[in-house]
Amino acid sequence: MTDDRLVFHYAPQSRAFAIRVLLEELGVPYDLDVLDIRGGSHLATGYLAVNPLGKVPAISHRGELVTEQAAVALYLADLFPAAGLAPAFDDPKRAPYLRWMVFYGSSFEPALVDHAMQRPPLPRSTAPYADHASVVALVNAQVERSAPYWLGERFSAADVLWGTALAWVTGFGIFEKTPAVAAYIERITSRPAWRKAQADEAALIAARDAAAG
Ligand SMILES: N[C@@H](CCC(=O)N[C@@H](CS)C(=O)NCC(=O)O)C(=O)O
Repeated sequence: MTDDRLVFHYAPQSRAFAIRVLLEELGVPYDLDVLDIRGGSHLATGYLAVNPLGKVPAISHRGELVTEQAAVALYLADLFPAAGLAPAFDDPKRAPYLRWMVFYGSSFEPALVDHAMQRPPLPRSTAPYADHASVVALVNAQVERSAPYWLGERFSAADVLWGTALAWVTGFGIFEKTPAVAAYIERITSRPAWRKAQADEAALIAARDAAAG
């Protein structure tokens, strides 16, 4: 028999935050498994038996595991179609939706991290993302045409992923907060779901810190 409960493996101040926002946007019930990256509970045998890399976010559902932020977001948005956060299979917007969700983890993050770490650029033919400047230009062009949302008129899981990611990378100073980027971030982070996830995370951090003394 498979377990139908949705378990969200999460740690505060991590990439799991976008999934917390998405679950708020979806408004669905789930069990929260809080891991403490600082304290190392994500590397204890219990969680490693669930996810051998010890990373978050992850979802356990129906006896299977989903890892990778974008895959988790795609899975959840498809699992709850009534919320309308994923373009349907026959919707032309499904194409840019899949493109940008996967581009985030396979190209955008590696490009920004490699650049921030001052790693020597790979030859263009072997780099998974062409080059850093091209990735930055591509994302800025997409933000400019995100009117009001990443895919156009309709809010989707892509906005949760990209709005949260752009807030994070501009906060860390590894992506320029142009007026268009700032306006896009504001559109996404001012939504009730984002605010609720932020307040819940702040409460959790405060409780953790109080318990630590
Ligand atoms: N490729 C993964 C990366 C996940 C990841 O690196 N998560 C960090 C938190 S932001 C983590 O779990 N760090 C704990 C560790 O590596 O010890 C994804 O896209 O979800």
